Amino acid sequence: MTKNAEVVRVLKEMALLLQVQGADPFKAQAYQRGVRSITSLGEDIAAIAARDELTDIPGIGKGLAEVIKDYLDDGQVEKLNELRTRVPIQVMELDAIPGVGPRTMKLVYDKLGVTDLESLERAADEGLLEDLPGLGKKTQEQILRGIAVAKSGMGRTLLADGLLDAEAIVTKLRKLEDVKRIDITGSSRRRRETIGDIDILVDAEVSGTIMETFVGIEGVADVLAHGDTKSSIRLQSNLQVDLRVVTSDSYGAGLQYFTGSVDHNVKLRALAQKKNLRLNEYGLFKGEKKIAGDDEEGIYKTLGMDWIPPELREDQGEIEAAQEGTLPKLIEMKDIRGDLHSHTDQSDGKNTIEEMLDAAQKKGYEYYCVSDHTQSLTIANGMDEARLLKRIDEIDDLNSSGRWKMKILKGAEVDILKNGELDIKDEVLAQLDIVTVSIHSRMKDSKEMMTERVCEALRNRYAHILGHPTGRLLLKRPEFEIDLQQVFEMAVENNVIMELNAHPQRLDLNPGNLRIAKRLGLKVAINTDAHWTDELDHMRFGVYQARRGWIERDDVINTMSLKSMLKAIKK
Ligand code: DGT
Ligand code: CA
Ligand code: CA
Ligand code: ZN
Repeated sequence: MTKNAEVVRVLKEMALLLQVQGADPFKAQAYQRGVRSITSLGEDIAAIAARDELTDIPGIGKGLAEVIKDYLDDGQVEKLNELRTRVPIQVMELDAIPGVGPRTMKLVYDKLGVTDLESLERAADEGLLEDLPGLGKKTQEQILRGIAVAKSGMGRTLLADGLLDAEAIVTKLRKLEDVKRIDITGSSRRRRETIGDIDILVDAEVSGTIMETFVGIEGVADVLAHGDTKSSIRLQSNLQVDLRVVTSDSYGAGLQYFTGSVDHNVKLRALAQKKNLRLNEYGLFKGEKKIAGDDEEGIYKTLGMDWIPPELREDQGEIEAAQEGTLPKLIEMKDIRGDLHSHTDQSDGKNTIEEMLDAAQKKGYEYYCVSDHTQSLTIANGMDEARLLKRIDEIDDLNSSGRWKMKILKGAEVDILKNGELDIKDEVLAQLDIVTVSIHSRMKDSKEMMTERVCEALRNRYAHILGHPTGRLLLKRPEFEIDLQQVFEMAVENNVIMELNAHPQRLDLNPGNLRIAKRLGLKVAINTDAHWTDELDHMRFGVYQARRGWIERDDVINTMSLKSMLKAIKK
């Protein structure tokens, strides 16, 4: 139960407040240095403070040590409170908006009296930002999109981050004798991209030990509630976890109810009413008699439909399909036979090609494509033609070495230039097995420009896959503006595969776009885009996202045998 995250928040707010005040820049920099050093601290800062060794931490001087001690003492910092009264700006709230920093905060406060997200949004809506020095119409639009990102992400956590915590808790509780069944419910079970909190459901007759274990679990920052049927904790990551205990006869009903979504549940309950039944978290009732409730399948079956996979429960037509018996047979992890997008230390990856191949082999893949960045992405040390040709030879050698059973495919993640051209010559592209084309620059260009640029790239006869098609980073950066319908049509015409990038921060395409792509007959490649060995584990998040997009095995090229896959991408 470390205090590090809380201290980081305090120092960060102080740095921002100093900056918007226009204080001596060195002062703010000292706080920022403190933020960096405590973020990477391997020990609880409270323990270091107790030993009176705060100033031994690199980057922490006397001044900062005082502030930290003040905070650890009583959760209040006198200096921070002083700063807050001097500048009434909600700096942390505004800082969460992509594209807004202290300079913008100061400007809009001085000129327009903007103090928080709401007043900034109002000012931008009214067009008041475009006349401010150094802002302009384009920045105003970017800020509005940034506000949308901040709002949708407020208090939310990436699925991958939350799910790992949830799974650790479930693993621990499952070992308890009193636990008969246990499941993750809520948005984590539906595999939403981001989650508001974690919900867990347990089937047990007695709950005392279970609740004791739960509130005492490692990583708890706060116990918010500790009862017989429900307890809540807040983890150090700030994520809340709710645990509910129910008895066996209503476990299925509870699982169904707490999995949601609310929209799905509302429609299901209305349907039950039409059949003169009553559905709630305890069961499905006919009059006073419970006719289903101990398992989830029973609830759906009694309501006259097939069981619905949680990923589909968003009231997007799944209930109707379940009634008609036409639910898709969703893709599963075991269907995946390879990964077609990955990096090595040849560009901006952390591991050598051999290390990546060893890790991929452990996944049991039949094929694996190495696809480093190309030359115009200089910050990623992208390859020029000469380096790429060398890489091609190297992979030929690795394949004939016999050290890896899987087929190593020669690839590259080729940059799409401003005019839609690729930054590697056709003669070299022709020697690759798989060419993924991606946008990594000028993401703020107009919709028309972006659409034409991507379409032009897809016309290239060597472009096999369009990488992370919308460029979004969840909780960080909105999709770039692009007419996907037009892009999809161009892809159909040129047989280009759409990537579903499995990185937990990308999950790009989103479910709605996946369904459109599928309807148009496009195929999908679910790729990790791994930059080091651990990131190969991200495949499952891509599969979850595919399932949310109603994707079946045959829609995905990396479920095919090597031969069929290569045939499927052929122009
Ligand atoms: P989150 O936490 O914002 O990521 O989303 P959920 O879906 O996990 O929402 P949460 O934690 O508030 O509630 C968990 C589930 O409980 C939700 O998906 C459906 C069910 N539930 C909660 N409130 C209601 C409600 O008012 N009506 C119905 N029918 N179900 C509800
Ligand atoms: Ca939830
Ligand atoms: Ca909840
Ligand atoms: Zn990329």
